[in-house]
Amino acid sequence: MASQIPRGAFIVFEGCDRSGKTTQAKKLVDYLNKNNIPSQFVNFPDRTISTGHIIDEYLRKKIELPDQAAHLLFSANRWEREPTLTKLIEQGITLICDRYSFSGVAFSAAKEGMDISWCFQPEKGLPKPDAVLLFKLNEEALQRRKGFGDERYEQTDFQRKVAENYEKLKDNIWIDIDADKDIDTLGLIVKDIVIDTIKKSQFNPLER
Ligand code: T5A
Ligand code: NA
Repeated sequence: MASQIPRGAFIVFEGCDRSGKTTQAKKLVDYLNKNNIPSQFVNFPDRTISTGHIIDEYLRKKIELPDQAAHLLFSANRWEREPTLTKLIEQGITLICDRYSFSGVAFSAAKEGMDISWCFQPEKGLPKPDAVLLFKLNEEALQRRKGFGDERYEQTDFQRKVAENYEKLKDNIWIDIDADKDIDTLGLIVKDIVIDTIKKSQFNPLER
């Protein structure tokens, strides 16, 4: 049998705004690389690529778009990066991905008249993560974090609907994370889950 090169794991962090995903994702990538586990931080929306420029204007409320058009742009943003992501995973690099398709669905479907199964259609065929870590923060703990900025979606009522939608998307690869902990304590919990996922997924084919 031909020897197999272990692939990288594809691990997604999801959760409501301000739950601490970016802080943990970046910290973890540093830790992994220092411990000779090649890894890279990726995030969606990626505001630096073509589709991301329009998304950035939309999030900063510089432009308005029909909800469907906005939704498809967020999805297109993932498809624009997909070839690079797949290549990195195949080369053995673990990706720690700050938001993914589930943000796309949970946020869009929180809007009036947006059907959750319609929202999921353009995500079909994208690489499936090996694990989704859902950062959960109750509203009281959320209030203690720094205030929301001026971007679209940064309101408590809307975030509550997003949290409800996440619950509908869960399957057996989702892991709840109680995010109401200090940065270092949370880091230890996240690190154990991620190392475990990397070991388990390295010889499994990447699913779509
Ligand atoms: N969106 C996204 C869609 O509608 N569709 C899509 O398809 C996608 C991909 C932009 C928006 O776009 C939406 C979702 C978003 O509304 P973004 O650019 O990723 O998404 O911005 P956000 O994810 O909103 O960034 P957040 O504000 O949510 O922050 P994080 O990453 O959850 O939290 P983080 O780490 O930046 O920390 C927030 C604050 O808390 C502190 C930090 O220092 C920071 O001040 N903090 C902690 N404080 C106490 N204890 C801890 N453990 C802490 N960890 C961090
Ligand atoms: Na973030």
